[in-house]
Amino acid sequence: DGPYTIPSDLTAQVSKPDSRPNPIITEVFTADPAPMVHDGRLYLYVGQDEGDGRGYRMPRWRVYSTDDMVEWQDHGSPLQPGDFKWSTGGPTSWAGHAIEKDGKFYWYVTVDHKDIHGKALGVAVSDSPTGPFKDARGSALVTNDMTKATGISWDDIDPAAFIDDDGQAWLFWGNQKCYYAKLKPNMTELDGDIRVVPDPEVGNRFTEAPWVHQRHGIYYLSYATGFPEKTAYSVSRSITGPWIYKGLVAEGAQNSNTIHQGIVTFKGKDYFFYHSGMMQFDEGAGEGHNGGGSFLRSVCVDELHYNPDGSMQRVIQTSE
Ligand code: FUB
Repeated sequence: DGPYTIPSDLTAQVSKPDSRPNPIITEVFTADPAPMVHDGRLYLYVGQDEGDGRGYRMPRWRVYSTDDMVEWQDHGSPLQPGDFKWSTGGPTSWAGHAIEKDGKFYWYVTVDHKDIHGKALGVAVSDSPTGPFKDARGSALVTNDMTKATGISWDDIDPAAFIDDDGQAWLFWGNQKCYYAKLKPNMTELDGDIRVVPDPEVGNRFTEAPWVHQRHGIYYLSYATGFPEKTAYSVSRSITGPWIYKGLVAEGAQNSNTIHQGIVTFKGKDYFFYHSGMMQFDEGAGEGHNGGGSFLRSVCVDELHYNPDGSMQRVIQTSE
């Protein structure tokens, strides 16, 4: 019984008997996981990393699904940046998030706009969670000239959609500032002003990757904080705030500057999806690159546990 013995109650949380070891996708590098549960199945929307160690190179988004957290079905790449004709079409499949409304699936994503400098948000639609998806608007939903809070050209990234109990849909996104706006019932247009979550409500350290979920009447806004990133969260009794900063839910991911979380409840358990740079896989990693890292990331999942007061316990990131 040395100082590093793991208490038995923690051992129970570390083991993942009902889930595949991390990383859960090993055929290609994947990042920015966005889980969605539909009809008893969990769908996972990711970007594919092909970076060369100097920057992000993300040529396509991919979809996976599972009904048991062990066997994952690969649905290929039903959406690519080139499907948005107003984008550069380059390898810029940054983070996205899909959500179902009235039998249609809306996938909000980040791309580079070809005429308006900077990152922009697009939305694709499909009748199926696995596609095929097509551009739902023919134009960007959010462009860099609509948000001026940061002065940077990459603050319109990382969309996260949420439908409240009253049926109102919201979109959160951002880098350095956490933006949010109502969506019209058609899910393809903003409704009203773009607002900003005040800095103190997100711990004064909002980096990117907002994610909204609700549990037992508490709204949770989680996000990447600092850089290298950890995951922090704030809570509220309303989707419009005020949010109360609650601290970290996850430490930084192994061998990656970013972590980008997605939180979901599936078959009675709560899961924390994220990415790390843990997978070492030389094939296809790019010239001069030795394997996983900040631009060659891999999607992971671990269980999330809540305390009786609704606060979230720190996620234990597992690697086997
Ligand atoms: O994958 C590209 C960017 O890295 C995402 O948009 C951020 O959240 C970070 O994960």
